[in-house]
Amino acid sequence: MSSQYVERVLEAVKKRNSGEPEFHQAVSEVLESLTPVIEKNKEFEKAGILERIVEPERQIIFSVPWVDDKGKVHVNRGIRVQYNSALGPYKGGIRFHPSVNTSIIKFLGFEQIFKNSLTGLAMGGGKGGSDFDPKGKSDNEVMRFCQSFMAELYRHIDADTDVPAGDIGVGAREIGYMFGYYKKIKNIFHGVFTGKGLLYGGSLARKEATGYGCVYFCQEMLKDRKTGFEGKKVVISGSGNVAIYAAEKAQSLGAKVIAMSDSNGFVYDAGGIKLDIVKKIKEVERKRISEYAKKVKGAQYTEGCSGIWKIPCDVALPCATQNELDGKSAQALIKNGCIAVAEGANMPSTPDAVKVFLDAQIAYGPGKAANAGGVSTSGLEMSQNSQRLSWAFDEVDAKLHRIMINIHAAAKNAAIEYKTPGNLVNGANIAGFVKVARVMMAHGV
Ligand code: NDP
Ligand code: 2IT
Repeated sequence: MSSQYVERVLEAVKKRNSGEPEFHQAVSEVLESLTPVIEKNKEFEKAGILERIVEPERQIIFSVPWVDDKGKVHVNRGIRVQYNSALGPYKGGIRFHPSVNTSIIKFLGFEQIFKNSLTGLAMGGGKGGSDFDPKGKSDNEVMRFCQSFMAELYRHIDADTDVPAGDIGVGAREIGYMFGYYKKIKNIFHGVFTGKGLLYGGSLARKEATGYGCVYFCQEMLKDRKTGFEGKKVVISGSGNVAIYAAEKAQSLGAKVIAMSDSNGFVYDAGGIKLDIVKKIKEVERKRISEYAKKVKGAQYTEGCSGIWKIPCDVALPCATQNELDGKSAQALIKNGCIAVAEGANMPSTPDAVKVFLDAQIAYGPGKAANAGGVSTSGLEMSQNSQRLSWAFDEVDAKLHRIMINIHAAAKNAAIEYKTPGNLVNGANIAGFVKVARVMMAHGV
């Protein structure tokens, strides 16, 4: 099915945002899924919903000068895209990675609108970041960078306006420095960030939430196929926040995680990854995953990232970064008997890979649904901050689990309603969009 309206908007997006391939990729996927919704609900075209939803409400780009430990001056670029506020304050992470540019932040911000809608909580969509590379920097350098970043960003965020969190390269340390500086210069202590430390307003289970949520989502897909994680071989890319806690939950459900990676290469451990060792290498020492093979007898390290998808497995959880899994890797997974892919990362599968998964009719959970556990628990952190209360780990985890079950059901049911049963790409895009579109209609132009 094609819609002239969808095609017209897509063309305009490409023209207006030239040279932004990741952004085009994300918009194309969503708009293509929405074609039957647009055909059925002509009022959306009349209200210009698509033209409005693809254009960020506000984009802030600023310079971030900072001084390294040797006294040398550096300048990075800071970005915050406040994408859509129909459902609540802008909400989404901040990424520090040398690859960050407007294309990447806009693709992430755009995805966030639909992801946050799927959570059922009151959050709009936004994203931010910088091309700063925290790797190899001292704590003091990271602190000075974060303070300079906040010296501009503080004007644009607030607990009821825009609430950032972590993403690649931004964890508890960076959030602590940014929150601390915000508090200092604004003289206000409230929930302007999520993913905060537990001693100053952070939520229990937020650190675990994206990885746990991804596994909860995958569990629902497996249930529909009358199976579960018990005894399954699982391959997980990445070894950061999302990957580590996806591995932890998969293991606790009886799966064997046999491989993990970072941007240099991957480790294979047929006996099952020892997560305490990965945590020590990555969370404490901030070293490379190759160290794992030096510490664990029998484990093998291989340079390069894409080889991880050639390891035979039952379940694959891409938890590193965008476009890390291409068509060829997807074919290798299917050939080796993989029955489920749930995306902990944002847009890790290329369009070719997505097509391979959908054609093979395996269980495929796209990032905006499968990794929504992180932002859901951020929403729960905001609730706790507003109440000035903190809930027990099990209480937050139970709420997270319920939200992931609901997201899976919403995506599954929308896919059935729009006559592509089993296609959770269409289902998640449609279920996420319809709510935002209806609210935008209610709010007027
Ligand atoms: P971390 O910084 O904690 O970890 C990122 C991991 O991915 C590291 O192992 C890193 O390796 C690897 N990686 C990063 N960039 C690349 C690259 N270009 N090629 C190969 N590997 C790479 O980030 P998170 O775990 O928080 O984020 C991982 C993914 O999950 C991202 O796509 C993020 O957007 C998404 N996500 C995160 C959420 C959260 O709550 N944190 C919520 C929802 C989604 P190295 O150490 O070598 O850089
Ligand atoms: O991509 C994401 O959903 C995140 N990085 C988490 C966002 C958040 O606000 O918790």
